[in-house]
Amino acid sequence: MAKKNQTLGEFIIENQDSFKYTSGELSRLINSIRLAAKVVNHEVNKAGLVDITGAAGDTNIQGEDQQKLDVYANEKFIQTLTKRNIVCGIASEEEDDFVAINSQDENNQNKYVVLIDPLDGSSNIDVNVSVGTIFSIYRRVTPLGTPVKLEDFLQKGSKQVAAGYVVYGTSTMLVYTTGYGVNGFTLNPAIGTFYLSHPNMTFPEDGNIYSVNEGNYLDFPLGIKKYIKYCQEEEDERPYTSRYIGSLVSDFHRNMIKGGVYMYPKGSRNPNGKLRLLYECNPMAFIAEQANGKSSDGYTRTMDVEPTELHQRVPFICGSKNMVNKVEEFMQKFGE
Ligand code: P6P
Repeated sequence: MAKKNQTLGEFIIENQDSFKYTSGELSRLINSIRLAAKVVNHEVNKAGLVDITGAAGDTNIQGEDQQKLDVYANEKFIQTLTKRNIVCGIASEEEDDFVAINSQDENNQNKYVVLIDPLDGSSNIDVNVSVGTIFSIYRRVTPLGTPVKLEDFLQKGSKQVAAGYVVYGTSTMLVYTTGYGVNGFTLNPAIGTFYLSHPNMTFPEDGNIYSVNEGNYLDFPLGIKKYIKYCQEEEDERPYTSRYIGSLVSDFHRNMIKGGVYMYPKGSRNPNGKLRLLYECNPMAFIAEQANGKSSDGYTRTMDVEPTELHQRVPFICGSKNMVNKVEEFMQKFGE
């Protein structure tokens, strides 16, 4: 049971037994993500000083090598998960191939793999717009103690055991699910502790916010064009408003709280859409469904898509259930 102002650590311990695979490993895994998030948060929050202390790729006044933040975030999450020896493999947007952890150790009984977008929306950092980390957790499907394989990562989203995101915004929040609802924790930076601030988060079934990059309008499938015009029509005085931050985690988080739908359709420049199935769409879809929302490509449930490659892209429509249903109605009526 979620109690407001509980710390993330207390919440994990208290709810560990409700998790059907309870062995403490998943708890330790969420805890290691918590630690990495705090380290990345510290760097993200001082990013604006990079130009003063040294441009990315240069050395700062302390003579340290200044790293691009997404490379930095990637290294911190991989380092933390490796050091704590909790997972057998990691896939990341920043890594061409998956990273096997302790694969030569036949005693390696670690049963989880993590897929991560270490710093989504990182191009927003230079203009001080919020960014996020997205993570997705599966149980491996190959035998324990053997080197992890690609098939351990190419699992349908419906097989996820946990998923979450960190949003580095006006405050830093960690929002995650293990299949028993969605809870949001806000970091108190003064003491470095996450507190339960948003228990049992749910998408309003309806909303009046649509989030899409309308600069690509001419490139959209007809169904999406028709939906956008539907939102803009005066009829019934529909109160829709367009809100698009250019950072998936931030748009998703606002839409989950206020009600809304996020769309990244396919187009000539992105024939399969832009967002990655395994470490962007599936984790956000898991959270959305656990929060009474919905996620699809306009035709197929996101978490039912059979993955074929690590960095595969899919069209992504996600948010308030009735709004996703309306987009699907237009997509299925007017098609491509
Ligand atoms: P565009 C960031 O690069 C990202 O992956 C999402 O966070 C964001 O919603 C989208 O791409 C923005 O893409 O093409 O609209 O700039």
